[in-house]
Amino acid sequence: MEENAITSVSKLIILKLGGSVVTVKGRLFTPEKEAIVRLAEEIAQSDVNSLIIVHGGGSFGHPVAKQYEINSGYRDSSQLIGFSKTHQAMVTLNRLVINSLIDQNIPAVGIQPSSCIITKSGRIQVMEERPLTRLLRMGFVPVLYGDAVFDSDKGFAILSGDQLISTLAIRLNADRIVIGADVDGICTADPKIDPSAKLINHISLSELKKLQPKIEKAKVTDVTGGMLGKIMELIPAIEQKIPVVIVNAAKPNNICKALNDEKVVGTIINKGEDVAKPN
Ligand code: IP8
Repeated sequence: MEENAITSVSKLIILKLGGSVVTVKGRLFTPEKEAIVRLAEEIAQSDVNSLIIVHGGGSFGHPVAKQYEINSGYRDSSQLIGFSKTHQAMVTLNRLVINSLIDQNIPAVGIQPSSCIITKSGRIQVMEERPLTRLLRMGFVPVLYGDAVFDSDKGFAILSGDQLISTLAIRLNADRIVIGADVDGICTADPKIDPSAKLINHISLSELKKLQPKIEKAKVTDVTGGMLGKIMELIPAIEQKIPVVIVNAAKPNNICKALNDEKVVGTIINKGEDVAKPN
């Protein structure tokens, strides 16, 4: 296609679909099929015109990565098959997500992070983003995922979808990040343990940092650090004034509303002044 047929990328939204939403977390290699289909419908119904989707690993990537200790780096050749299995599990999940998007007439194209990113001690060091930006400019919806990647210090590592969205948002100057989680947002305490926990509708970066010790620690199956790890990864993007909206993607219509920037139950995080208000 001619260069002049490519429109510019504006108002880019980066959407994370959490692994706990698109898979059944306690059941190995089990997709949450209804949620995947519903989310594709919500994305199709939204008004976004420039979108990157990144999904997490859930019961596809995490158990295998944990079994073979991929995130600890290369120790011996017995892990190689584990790297392959982890990556392949993510490719399988990615295919399911992309098929549902295509069924909704969304021109989704998968991009393998392991083929265009190298990390250094687990942090993104090299990223070839030209195919991605080209897809975006042409009106495609690139779909990436947390993946097993090559690492210049450790041999290999696990790159979380959250590190990926933060990096993409900064490099591509995104307008907003929308996180589709399996909880309503950030609470004053862990709602799974403390019934008095209240949802925070709006929080500034400095307040978020203060709340850090209270935010839920890594779940046992999550090699990339549970809710705390996810929030911490977003900080560099929030520092660049890219707002983050966390909503419960397991509840219908939240993703559509968040993509359209409509009022929705959830937590908005931005760099601004201290505003935390439990509802
Ligand atoms: O679920 C990790 O991505 P995340 C993916 O976004 C793998 O942390 C391969 C475990």
